Amino acid sequence: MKYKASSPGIAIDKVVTVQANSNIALVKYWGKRSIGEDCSDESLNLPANSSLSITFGDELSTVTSIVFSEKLNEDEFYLNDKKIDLDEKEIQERFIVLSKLRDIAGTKLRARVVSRNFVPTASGFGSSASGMAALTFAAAKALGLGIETSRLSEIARIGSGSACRSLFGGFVEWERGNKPDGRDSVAKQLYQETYWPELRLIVTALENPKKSISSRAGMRQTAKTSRLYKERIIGAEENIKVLKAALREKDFEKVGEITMQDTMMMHAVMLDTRPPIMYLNDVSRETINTIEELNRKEGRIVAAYTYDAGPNAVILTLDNDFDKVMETLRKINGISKLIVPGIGGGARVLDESQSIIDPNTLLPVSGE
Ligand code: 2P0
Repeated sequence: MKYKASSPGIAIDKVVTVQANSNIALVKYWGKRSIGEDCSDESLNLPANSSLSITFGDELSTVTSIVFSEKLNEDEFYLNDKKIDLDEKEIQERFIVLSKLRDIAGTKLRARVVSRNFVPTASGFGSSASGMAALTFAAAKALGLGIETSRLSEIARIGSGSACRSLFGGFVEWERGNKPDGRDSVAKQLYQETYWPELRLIVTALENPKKSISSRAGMRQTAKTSRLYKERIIGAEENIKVLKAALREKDFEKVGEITMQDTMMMHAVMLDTRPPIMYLNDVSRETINTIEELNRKEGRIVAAYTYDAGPNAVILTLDNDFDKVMETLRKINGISKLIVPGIGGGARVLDESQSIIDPNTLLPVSGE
């Protein structure tokens, strides 16, 4: 079937390229609302609690080019030079984003989407966050939709919860909201990326970071089976309040304390899931012990760790202690690389020279 454009704002056969960065949550999202009072449809992907994150610099990001064309009979998606099957269930659930945006634009035009991840895929660092933020932002631009970013975050959220935070830079809160249709479950920027220049991030990339279960499947399992989960939801909301106050004061020790407590609380409910979900490995545990020991020796919080759905840590520290913390981390066996990303901005359009779709042939540009 041939599809035709119906809205004048749509850029037909014109490639739009965007970059969106991944993020690390200090207060984590782990669990969705199920149908009931505050959720009318599980596919809206509504979180059980609010979360708060820092957007990484471009070191951990996704670049996506998109083109809508009457020549396409179906959507196509290429990730890191590989064509991805859009019939696969988890991909299909995420690509609903494209259909939602098409509905808003009033078109049935099909799209070719080409993405490149600069995030170690499946290492626990949201390639889905940067990926879905990039797709949502790129598609909205190409469809000529002048939607404000917080509204757009409502759509990115459907593709991936953590993606709604990646539309913004700096320090971002994804408010849980209460409405069953999810209209108030949106992300907003608390502070820009330049807010706290002394704050540094270090990512520990491990030698063998394969993860066991996807976040999406893991969360569903936790909500179904964990008895600690209810407490976690309450605890996360409390942590958000304390963390926001600590960020306002730029109180590093308080930020560190809440960050470490929150990640451990999330991993505790993962362990309390049946069957248990274990993302941390021996190197992760050694890293935790090493940081705890460093903080104990110094008599203050010099560094704080946080872990997502994988064994790699993100370490927070301040400029003055950065060298000391790096030196300590270098001594840990099993960490293959320390990445030092900046704190970055939100999703943005790149110029034509960065396109990964050839503007003449409309075919993917190989990364080779
Ligand atoms: C977070 N994570 O707050 C938490 C911490 C992983 C651990 O958001 O099902 O890919 O697509 O909404 O956003 C990763 O899960 O899950 C995540 P879906 P998502 O960053």
